[in-house]
Amino acid sequence: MTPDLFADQPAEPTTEILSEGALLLRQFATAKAQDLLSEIRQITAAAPMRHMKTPGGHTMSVAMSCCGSWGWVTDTRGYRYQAEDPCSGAPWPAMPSIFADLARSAACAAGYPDFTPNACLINCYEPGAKMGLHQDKDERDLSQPIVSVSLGLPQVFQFGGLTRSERPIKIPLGHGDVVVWGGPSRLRYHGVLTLKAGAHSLTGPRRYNLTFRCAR
Ligand code: MD6
Ligand code: FE
Repeated sequence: MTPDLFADQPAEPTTEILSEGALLLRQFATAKAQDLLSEIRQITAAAPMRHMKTPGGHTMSVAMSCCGSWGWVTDTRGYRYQAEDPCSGAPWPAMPSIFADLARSAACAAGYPDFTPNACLINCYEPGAKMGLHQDKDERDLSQPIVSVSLGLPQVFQFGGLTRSERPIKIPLGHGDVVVWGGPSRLRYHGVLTLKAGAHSLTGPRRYNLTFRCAR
């Protein structure tokens, strides 16, 4: 009898198909997690986490920063990618090579060998934070997938259809899990439910999510 048989998460990487073009690579990033987190600390020292405003005037519960050539921003003027951090006016921090390498290898493992990320959105959820159902459609080239990396506390991902009305399925995402998302699934609605309180040995009371995109 091995304890792994009873663990909540598999100890080894496994792949699940969520829908055509969308794959869940469980534990794909676990071995790199400490290095990814130390890069997040360096990036957010230069481009601090902030709670952005939606065009409707609501303050987002998730805190965000970015790295790469393009960063995703929202304010009362709308959603967009821009090359400068609006807090400082400076270019976003460069995308670390371990970020780009991980994103490319996950995309490749999911059947997208040509993925070239030039934007990485860094989300930080604390207990009570969530992200409502949305489509990722601010990118110019929708033939490129998105690669999403979860670190720290688990959070339930909602994965819906191409219309908001389709009832989403719920998938718990744990530390090191990667979702790759493209092709006919690229515009599926998705979000995360409210983060529950907890403590993770590497991130404490929070979850980080990195989403890699080819923005423009
Ligand atoms: C999150 N993720 O997991 C939010 N978008 O915190 C996303 O919004 C997302 O995980 C596109 C593709 C994968 C994602
Ligand atoms: Fe998204």
